[in-house]
Amino acid sequence: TRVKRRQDYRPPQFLVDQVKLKFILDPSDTRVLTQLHVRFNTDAYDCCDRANLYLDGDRDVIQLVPNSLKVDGRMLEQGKDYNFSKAHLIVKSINGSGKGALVEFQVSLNPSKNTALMGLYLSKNNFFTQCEAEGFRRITFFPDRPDVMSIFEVTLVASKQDYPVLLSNGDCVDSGSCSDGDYHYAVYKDPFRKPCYLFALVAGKLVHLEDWFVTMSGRKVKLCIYVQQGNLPKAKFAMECLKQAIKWDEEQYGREYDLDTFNIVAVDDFSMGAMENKSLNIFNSKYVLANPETATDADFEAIQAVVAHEYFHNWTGNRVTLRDWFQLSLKEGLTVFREQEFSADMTNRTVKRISDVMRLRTTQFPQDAGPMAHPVRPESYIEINNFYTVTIYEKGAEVIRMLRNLVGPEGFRKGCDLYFDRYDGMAVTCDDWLAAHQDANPHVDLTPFRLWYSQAGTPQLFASMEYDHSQSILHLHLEQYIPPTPEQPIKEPMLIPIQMGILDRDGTPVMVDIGDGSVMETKVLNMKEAKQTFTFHHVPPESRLSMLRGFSAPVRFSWKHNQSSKDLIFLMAKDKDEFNRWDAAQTVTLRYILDIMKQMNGNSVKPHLSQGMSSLPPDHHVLEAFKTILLDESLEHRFRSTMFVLPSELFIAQWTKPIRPDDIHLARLHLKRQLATGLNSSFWSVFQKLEKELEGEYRLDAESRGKRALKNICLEYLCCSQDPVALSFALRHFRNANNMTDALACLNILSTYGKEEGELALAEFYRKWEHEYLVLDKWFRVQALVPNKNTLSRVQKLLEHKSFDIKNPNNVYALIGGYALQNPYAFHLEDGSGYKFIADQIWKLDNINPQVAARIATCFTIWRELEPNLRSHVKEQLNRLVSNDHLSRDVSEVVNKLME
Ligand code: B3K
Ligand code: ZN
Repeated sequence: TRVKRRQDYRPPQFLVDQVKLKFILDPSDTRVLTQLHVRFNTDAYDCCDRANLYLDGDRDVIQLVPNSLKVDGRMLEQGKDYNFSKAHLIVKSINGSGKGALVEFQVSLNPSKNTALMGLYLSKNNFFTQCEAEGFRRITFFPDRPDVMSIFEVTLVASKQDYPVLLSNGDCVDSGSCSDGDYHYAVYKDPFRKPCYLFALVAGKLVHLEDWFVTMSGRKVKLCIYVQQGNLPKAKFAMECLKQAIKWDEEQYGREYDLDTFNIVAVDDFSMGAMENKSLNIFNSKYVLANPETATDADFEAIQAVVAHEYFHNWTGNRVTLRDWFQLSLKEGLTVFREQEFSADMTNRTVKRISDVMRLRTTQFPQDAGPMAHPVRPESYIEINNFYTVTIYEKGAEVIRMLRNLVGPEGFRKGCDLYFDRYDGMAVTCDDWLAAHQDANPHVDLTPFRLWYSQAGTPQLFASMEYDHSQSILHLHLEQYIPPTPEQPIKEPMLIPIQMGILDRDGTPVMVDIGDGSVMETKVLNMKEAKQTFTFHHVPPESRLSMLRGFSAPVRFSWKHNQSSKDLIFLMAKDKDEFNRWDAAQTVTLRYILDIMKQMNGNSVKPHLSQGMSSLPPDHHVLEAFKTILLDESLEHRFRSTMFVLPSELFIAQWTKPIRPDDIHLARLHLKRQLATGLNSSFWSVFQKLEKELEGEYRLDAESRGKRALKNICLEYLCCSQDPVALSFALRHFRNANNMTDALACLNILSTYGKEEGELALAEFYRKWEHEYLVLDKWFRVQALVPNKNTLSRVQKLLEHKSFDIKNPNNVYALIGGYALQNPYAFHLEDGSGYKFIADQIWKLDNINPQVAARIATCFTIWRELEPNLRSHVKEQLNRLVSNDHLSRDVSEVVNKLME
């Protein structure tokens, strides 16, 4: 079977202490001279006379050069001394005493054919590598698993003219011209042992930005960011972020950088965000390059987050690495959490939390509720690349957050210190991580917490309360339910930390007293049982509870008997926890949308809804509540703008059954228009005021970013009813914009709500940015996101556009991904043509880049919940896909799981 299981883990039979690689780089025939110092793993296995050495190698991409394989200098003969299996080179009879042997061979590869962007590949004629998770086996034969850690020495040889820059991990210890004067070489040594997935090389025509950082122990580290000619000024912001991140990790975790150089290289063709290769991070250029003309405020924030994330991996991932890929969240969940806290410190804590929770609820909750659900530490996989999921990353980060809250910030720091101290240079597991925290915090029992690693599915919490007037006692009854997920039909109750507070009828905090001796404004209830009652003392009548503050656990919380909108409006206005003010607003609007949908079904109102629906009551109190927020100058702009982002269609879908994407879209739009009409003059006045304040030179500070966000969301509301005056105003605003944030916001608005205005703006935008690859990506995405039943034909046309390259993952994610993953109204077409189109694209992409194809295929995650007509159309396409015998492991795993 092709399924890999966590419980089948065995330590490696052979270790590789040292690797020497010499690359003679050539676009179509690169040679990799490989020397491995291997040693039988006597720590894990009994000594034996002779054992076979299995080296992973993807033989579709790498060829062993004939007569090049030697052991301890002796030439080996195929058949007799070595052999191949489908995915291995098997070297027979290596000494099993632990004495060690030198295995040498040469491999040839063709990077120009490597469209999968795994292993060694070309982008704009430069060489790059991507090895995580299992790309090193596409470069040479090697035990490609993270628990084999080696010292690497790498020599690069290449044409001086075509590849003036030669980079690999660690320090450059030698370089110069080759005897053939057209070639030059560079030798790199990385003093730290590392798994091969952290290996990297870069060669090509690049320029770099240079800076310095003096670490806490006084070492001077050279920081370089490599980009293509002409892009240097756009790397400045990333450099600032890098310095902030290094400093933050010293201050918050006491972790120092450990080499003399830290390099970041930007590349346009990259399957994901970035990669933390030791001292040579390789980045998707969209997470490096930015200036105010070409990048939005959101882009700047994403750059800050990704630069920090990859830097933080130096300790959480590289110095302490993974025993096996089932432990992936050990580095990813933890590093996401570290990045979240860093970004919170650098920007606005509440807003950062809100946007992380939005992402979790919009993308991870559906994953956890469907056929792709898996625990934070999966039990099995077919293709590990499919497991770089929002569950591993985002839910994994929530698990770390709960752990920190459980042991407290100091306890957490102690646990981390112990973890780094104990496991530095080792390949470890999630259990080791928990053991470090348990040992550092003996007073807390972490045993029940472990379930968060093994049990999949989003817990649902149901609450109800009873109030005893005579004694001023309030009983809070909680029930948890964890729905079944693949391979886990029955669940155990989990430890759910519920941070909460009580507000009296005026909104003044009530001291929370559950009779445990500690009385505080905010308290954490650690729920452990399936059903549990908490009793609060000295609670004044008509008090209200503010539950799950700061989203203290990744669960779906609801009251058994819905809170009244009065309660929610109260919390929206008065809660001391800003996150919960936002969440109350989300619940109010969510409820409203669900109500509208109920009426729609009742009246069988379908399209053209906004006219037909005007009979629905606009709740005066809700409007007032939103108006108060909009006009409340004591609140930060950014927070106010976030309050006006309605729950996403994907989030709303989770509360409906069966899912009718059109109804969701139309009901949401209806509410948006209600708000727009009700608050029209306030939106105008706030917009105009902010426009004035932002006049003059563009500024990137948090305050200005917040103002832009609020201004642009006002404009969106003003335009959402397609008022021609507002639209022509938006067009003018678009033309006058001196920064990408405003320009893109207007472009979005115009193409969504405008007609000719949208077409005009799109054409002008293209003309202006025709030569900016990253900006064109936005142009593709905007068009893919237009919520219109004609978007499919537009997307189909754009596939043929001269600026679109299906081999480029950013282009694919923008256009095809934007359409399939982020535009439900346009994707779910009654006749199933959206699904057919996407299935065709998956088929086509699978031959180019299976990882990207598999990611697009996740757009069908919720298919079983869809209303019957749509469901049958998806099924037809899934059947068509599985009937293809040549599907990659990546896509076939996803499609087969969807069909189960
Ligand atoms: N560790 C890489 C992800 C690699 C994905 C391989 N399919 C980026 C990151 O999480 O930092
Ligand atoms: Zn990561």
